[in-house]
Formats: sequence, C-alpha cells, structure tokens
Amino acid sequence: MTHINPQTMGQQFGRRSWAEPWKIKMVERLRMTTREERERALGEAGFNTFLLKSDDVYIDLLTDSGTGAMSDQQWAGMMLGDEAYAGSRNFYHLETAIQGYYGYKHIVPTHQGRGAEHLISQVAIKKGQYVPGNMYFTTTRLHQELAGGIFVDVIIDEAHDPENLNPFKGNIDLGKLETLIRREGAGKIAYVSLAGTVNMAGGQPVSMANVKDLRALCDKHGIKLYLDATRMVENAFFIQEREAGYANQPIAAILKEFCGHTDGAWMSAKKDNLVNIGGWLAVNERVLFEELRNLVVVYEGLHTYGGLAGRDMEAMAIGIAESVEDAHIRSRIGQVRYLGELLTDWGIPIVQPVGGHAIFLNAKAFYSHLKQIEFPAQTLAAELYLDSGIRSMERGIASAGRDAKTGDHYYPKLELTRLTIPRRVYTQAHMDVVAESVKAIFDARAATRGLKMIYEPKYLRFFQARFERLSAK
Ligand code: P61
Repeated sequence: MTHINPQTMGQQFGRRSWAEPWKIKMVERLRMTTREERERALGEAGFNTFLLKSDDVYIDLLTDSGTGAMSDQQWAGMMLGDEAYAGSRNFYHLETAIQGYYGYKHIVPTHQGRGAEHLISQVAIKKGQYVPGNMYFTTTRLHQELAGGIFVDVIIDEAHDPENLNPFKGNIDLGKLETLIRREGAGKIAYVSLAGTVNMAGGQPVSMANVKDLRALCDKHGIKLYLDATRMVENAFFIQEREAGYANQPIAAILKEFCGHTDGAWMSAKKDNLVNIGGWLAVNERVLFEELRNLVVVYEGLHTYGGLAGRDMEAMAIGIAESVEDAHIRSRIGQVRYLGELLTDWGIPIVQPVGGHAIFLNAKAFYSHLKQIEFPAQTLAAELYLDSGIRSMERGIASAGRDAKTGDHYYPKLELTRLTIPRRVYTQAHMDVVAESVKAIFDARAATRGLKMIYEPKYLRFFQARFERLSAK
C-alpha cells in the first residue's frame, strides 16, 4: 500500500512553515499570578506540584493524561450517550474501534489505565512470579507488586542514559530477558510487560524489530506478551519515522501490526485516545477474557461500561479514530519537538532524543550541585512554578519510591522533571513562554537550594508527599 502523506500546505511545497491540522472553536481563560501568590501557593502545597490548585497554575504541563482537548466530533458524540446499565450501544462502538484499530479480539472497559492494570495483574500474576518489563511505571509496577509479582527492569542500558541517541531507547534487552528466563525458569515468569512508548525513559519508542524478536522469544518459552498501549500511537509515529520499511506505512497500519505481535494490552485512554477519562483492557484469549470480564464487575462496573458513562465510551471510540490520523500525530509530536529544539539550542540539558509526549529536563545535570536525596527534579519543578506559574512533574527519586523489601529509597539513574504537553491544548506561543522560563531558572541555578521530604505516604508517595526548602549551608 502506498501511503499518501497528508502534509500542511507549506510542507507540500517544501516550505518550512508548520501548523496544527485543526482550528480552535472554544477557549478557556488562563489565570496569571504574581510571584507572591505563587510563593504562597507552593508553600501551601508543600513544594509538590501535585498539591497545587489548578486555579493557581498558568500553563499546566503536569501531565498529558486526561488533559487533552476533545474535537467537535467527540463533543457531538457525547450527546449520543446511551446510559443503559447493560449493553450500551456506545460500548459496542468502542469495542469495534478497538478491534478495528488495535486488532485485539475481546474488550473490557475500565475507568482508567490503572483499573485495567489492576485486573490484568490480579488475573495473570501468581504470587512470587517475575514480571519483566521495559522500565517501571509507577502504577503498573505497584499493581504488579500488589498481585504478588516482582518487577524486573529488562530495558536496554541506553534507556538509563539521558544523552544516548539510540532511536529506540524503549527496546527490551533480549539478553537480559533470556538470562532471567534461564535463571528462574519460564514458569516463574508471569508475562512480559512491554510499554510503547516508555514514559519514565522520556517517552522513548520500541522498534517493530524488537517486538518481533520478543514475540519469538516468548513463543520459544511459552510466555505471554502484554502491551501497555497507553502511548502506542505515538510509538507508531517513531517507527514510521525511524525504522526501515515503514516510511510509507500509515500510522494505523503500523499500530495494528505492532499490537498483532502481542497477546493483549491495557490502556489509559486519557492519553493517545484523546478523552478526559477512560481505559480498557483487551486480550485475544477467550478463557482469560472470561476471567477478566468476571473480575471487572467486582471493581469497576458491569462489563459493558467498566466505570464509564456511555457518553465517555462514545467519545473514546471517536478519539481512537482521530488519534491514528497521520496529520494529528505528526503535529502532536511536532509540538513536543519544537519545545525540545528550543531548549537544546539554549544548552539546557534534556533527555535526548526528544520523545513523544513530553520534554524531560535532566535535573541531575541542571542542578549538578545537588545530591539526589536533595530532590533535584522536585526542586526544578518548584522553581519553574515560582518563576512563571508553569506546572511540571517530578520523575526522579520521589517518584521511584522505596524498595518494598529493604525499605530503602530507590536511587534511579534518571532524575528528571517532565514538561508534559497536553494534546491539542496549547499553542506554539505557549511553548516559547515555557522555554524562556526554563532558561531563566537555568541561568539562576547556582543559587538554588534543594528540598527535604517532611511527609511521605505509603503508596505512590510522590502524589501527596510534602517538602521543605533546605536552609542555606
Ligand atoms: C502520566 F505521576 N500516566 O503519565 P491512568 N501506563 C502508562 C501511563 O503513563 C499511565 C498509566 C499506565 C500518567 C498519569 C499518572 O505516577 C503517576 O489512566 C504508561 O493514569 O490510571 C498514566 O493510567 C496509568 C501520573 C499516573 C503519575 C501515575 O501523567
């Protein structure tokens, strides 16, 4: 199949102009604050950006999760909600969309990604089994551990190096995986947990070659391969861009081919699928599906709504179709890249290559005078907020939590602050404001002091932890 690359008018004629493939129909006012107001708000929030009120935020780059703008088509779909308790017609639309675009056979809707992670972990992990994966994600690993599993990171080493330019830094190291299988035996492996793209590594993609090799290895040992498909459409873009043989394949075809190498997937639809709430789980195996479908009624809701309103499922079905349009994904990742290139030109240390959903500032290099236990990434998020009201997210030692066995902090190699770009929400001018603010705090970095944690919750501590500024030495 020859793929016709629909480009913007400027690009069709080889010009450098670039633009989003949509126009804005409705706007939401942004609130601007003074430095004094931000000092107060951040103090009340214990220097944790998760604890800020969104009314005190100017440009919100905390997350791309559920923060995207829906299209006019999706809003029209909201009016078609069939709110029947059982058998809502919107569920069948959603089922058809997932089967059509992702290619899996059986679908279970959930309220969001972690609802799906909970179900698959409970059903597919036996106590004491290992769950190898391409770098941990907070909620994914927690659900695997709560089900009695032991997460093992088998991502390639390059993923832990912010400067390494490997084009597929999300790949699994098959040697590491095989060593684990040989050491423990295939029966001790619950399944391989593959994420495309890898959030904590900087939104880095997995190659088609890697998933094919992984499939062969899993088949050899009779191990299942499940995919975290949360940002798999973005992953498909990188395959189209970087992997030989895919330049003329549409995103939709690449997505389906990739998923076809896996046995099932869980999804936070709040990202790629362009909705504010929702998730799903999809598997090919009938017996497993029946177990999952039984469990969903315990934790989420009936198997044809899984904690969602009918209108949410309709918006998701439409969002899935929009998400795989080449023009959409090119502009989405193009905007992330625009910000990344500005920062790179100004010498600011960020994870390279720029990934799909965010710019990750390398806080270790940014604040090289701070020890990791002084929370450099949390400090950076706090300073950025104080400078301009821009909200970002810590992805370092606070997010990594503690080793469940020893109780010690994990000291992740990557100590990052994430500037996450919501889909279809901010303009290029907003990106300029963000870049200038990062530059301002970078220029003032030498005088910046770190933080200490003064309150630490047991689960996913970074969401609710509180910090204090360290006093001057
Ligand atoms: C995010 F600070 N991500 O990136 P749910 N898999 C993957 C995700 O990125 C993901 C989920 C599963 C969020 C929200 C969030 O530590 C945090 O729909 C690759 O959020 O339940 C979510 O999907 C879970 C932010 C989650 C965090 C956990 O911003």
